[in-house]
Amino acid sequence: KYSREQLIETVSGQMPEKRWKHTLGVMQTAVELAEKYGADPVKADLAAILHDVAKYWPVEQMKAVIEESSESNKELLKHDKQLWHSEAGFIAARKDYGVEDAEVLNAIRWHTSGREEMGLLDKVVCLADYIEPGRDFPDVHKIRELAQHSLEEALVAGFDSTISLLLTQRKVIYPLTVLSRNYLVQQLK
Ligand code: DGI
Ligand code: FE
Ligand code: FE
Ligand code: FE
Repeated sequence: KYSREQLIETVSGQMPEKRWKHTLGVMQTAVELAEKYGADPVKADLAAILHDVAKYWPVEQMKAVIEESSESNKELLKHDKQLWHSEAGFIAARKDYGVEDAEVLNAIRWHTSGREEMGLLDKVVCLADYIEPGRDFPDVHKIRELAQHSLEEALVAGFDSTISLLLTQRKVIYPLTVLSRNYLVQQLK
């Protein structure tokens, strides 16, 4: 079993400096959001440390880990490779890092696409990933403001910005990304 310090050392060694800085930002923001919205800050911190652990793995390694796991979503392999690191990270968190907490595992697993009926910790980590201090994209200021009063409003704006960007790039939109956004919009009605 890894201590927090050992985890940080191992995870930071699997990514370039810049990505580790992003992870530190997600850790800070996820803890703040957890405290604000009543999630467990210790779980938020752990999920944030691990959320992008697989981001810089070779594509073949992500693919192999997803193919070999009995409970992974193989459908993902038909979609953009950008979507694979959260599933591979989820599997690694459990198998390699001994994370057993279902909320933490879910927050890692769903941090890119979201899912329908996102849990509180899923929302906290997904939103922290959008608005950590190092992030800079056109809508980030608006999303940071929304995050001050509503997790859900901010997340809708986050998914909207992702979907808009994907549309301008003529990328295939993963259906779950749309379902997550629609579910939140309906939740807010
Ligand atoms: O890993 P991060 O960069 O911190 O952020 P992330 O896990 O949210 O991943 C963002 C990437 O995932 C970005 O390149 C866009 C891509 N992405 C997210 N949703 C979709 C998607 N790509 C496609 N093709 N379809 C999606 O629905
Ligand atoms: Fe990610
Ligand atoms: Fe991230
Ligand atoms: Fe408001």
